[in-house]
Amino acid sequence: MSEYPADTPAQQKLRDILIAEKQEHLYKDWKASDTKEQRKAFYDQIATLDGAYPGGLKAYLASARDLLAASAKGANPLEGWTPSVPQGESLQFGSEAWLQAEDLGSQEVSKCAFVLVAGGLGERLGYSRIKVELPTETASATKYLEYYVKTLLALGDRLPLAIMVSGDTEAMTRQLLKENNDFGAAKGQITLMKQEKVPALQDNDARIAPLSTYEVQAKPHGHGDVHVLLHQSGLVKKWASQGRKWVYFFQDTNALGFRPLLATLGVSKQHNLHCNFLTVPRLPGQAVGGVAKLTHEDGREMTLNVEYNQLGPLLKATVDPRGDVAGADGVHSPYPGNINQFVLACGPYAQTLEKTRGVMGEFVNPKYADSTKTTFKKPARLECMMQDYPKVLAKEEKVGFTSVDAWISFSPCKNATADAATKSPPACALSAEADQYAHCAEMLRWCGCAVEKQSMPEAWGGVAVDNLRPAIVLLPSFATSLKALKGRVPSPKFVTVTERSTLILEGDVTVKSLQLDGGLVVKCAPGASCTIEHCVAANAGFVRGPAPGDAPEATAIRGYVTVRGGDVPSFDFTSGSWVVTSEGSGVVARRAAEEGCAGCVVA
Ligand code: UGB
Repeated sequence: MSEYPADTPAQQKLRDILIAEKQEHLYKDWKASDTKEQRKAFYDQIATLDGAYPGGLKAYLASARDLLAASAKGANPLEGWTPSVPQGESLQFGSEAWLQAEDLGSQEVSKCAFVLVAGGLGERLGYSRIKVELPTETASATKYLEYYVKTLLALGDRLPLAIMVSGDTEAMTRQLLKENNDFGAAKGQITLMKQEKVPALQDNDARIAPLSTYEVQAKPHGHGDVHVLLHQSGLVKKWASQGRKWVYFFQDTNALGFRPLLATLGVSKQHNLHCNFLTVPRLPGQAVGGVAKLTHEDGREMTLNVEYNQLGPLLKATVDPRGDVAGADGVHSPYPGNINQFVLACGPYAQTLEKTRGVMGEFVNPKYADSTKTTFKKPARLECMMQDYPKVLAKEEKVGFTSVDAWISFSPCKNATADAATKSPPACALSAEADQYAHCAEMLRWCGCAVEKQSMPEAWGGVAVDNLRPAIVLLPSFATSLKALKGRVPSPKFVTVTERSTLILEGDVTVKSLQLDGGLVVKCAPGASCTIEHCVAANAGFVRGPAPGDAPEATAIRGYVTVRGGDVPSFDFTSGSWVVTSEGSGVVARRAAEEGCAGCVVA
């Protein structure tokens, strides 16, 4: 038997690659008595790793050796580059410029495709399952993926959605979609693309770390894989050939990310941007990258995200010895905060993918065991980031950003509650939920409705928020733009909502006059419509309380539950036109055509 056994020509080919790449150590514990099945399992994994990476294992290991050598030398990947604040569009929520950008975006959205990166598990969140199944808030319990799909359905007809999943998330994501009939998406509207892991490396020679005799250690390669998968699947090429003009990238737990979408698309169109980052004012030290214009000593220029761990050192080494500090306003970093949501121009993106095969620049971050930098505390792997896309663009390609306030665009659910208590912003389940309500409340205030504000902070699990009440949920089909929202509340001065209230609205609902002190739920499926008129609703509302000890994991990570009071009027119309109004001390629904009749449906 050969020292490096292989049972089939395909296995021999892989073996030859491993030997040529100096990976003999992987065979060290193999015995003559081992079975063909064991060898097959090993080579199957190697084949997957080899097949998934553009250029195969050979290319991966070559890149790893270069990057590990540079890292051991302490090379600075941004050596020679000086940052400055780039040109971009800053949109004030509800301003004339915002409304104009939304109008322009509304004309473009039917030509948009969407990409969700959802290959990561919620390790930082302390949740063992997929994050997209978590509720965006607990009043309506709309799941993240449901919210995203419903947004696409509200924005247009069969807008395509590609979801990047990984070995960790694929099966659960498929199951979630299946159990919920794709949340109403059309057949073929959603495509799943699976990212594979890359080998973990145990030393500077890029020797692959074994996991057991017949398995090697593999780790996620980062969200940058999305470009390779979009290339390999041919999706972007197909979208471009269908006349799609834009591709919007977004991440798994930021439900606010769609509120400024139309305005962001409008900015892309207006400035003819190849790449448009949606950004928020960034706090110094915040764990989001900063979008910067980098100018090299040799004259090269690029506008891109500088990741949060690199921004401080780069600033210190170049323009400000204090590093990552506040700018002129004394509060925010002058560099807009990257939230990993951006729009690419579909045609130019398709052309770039043809040239690059979607490969992003990689980096490695080994944790060295000592100052000799020869051994690692644990195996390291190469990583790549999706927002590094501008690095592969020529100088002439236009890269910009659209900056909007965080309350209307960015509140992800990433941190476990205990960790969140020490962070600002907390970016945990509670803060994401509160921000989800708060931006809807703020939008109604902008329309002119009298919506009370929370008077005292409310804390769960050590995290306190001051915008959890009132809980207002305006689902995407209620309104996707501010103009549409205004049409939904034609007489805002007749709409009042008290602090302790919960209001959930979905679909074709018009709120003409409402005094709410408690809870009200009105949902209209496609084909149904409803007007809320002369409606005074006062009831126990929704109440929050501590999660029981045996609560499922998704509830346990929040630490609280929300319970709807039995007397909360709740209407779920599936067809026809309805009026929801007061009758006696209650709230009833009547068929619009028969207004005044006694026949009514009460929840
Ligand atoms: N993801 C994948 O799909 N595959 C992977 O291999 C890894 C991740 P994280 P990160 O908005 O707060 C990013 O881990 O990488 C998906 C930006 O780099 O939540 O720490 C994953 O499922 C940073 O600049 O974020 O930081 C999730 O949907 C800033 O924008 C998404 O990728 C930061 O996000 C992001 O993964 C932020």
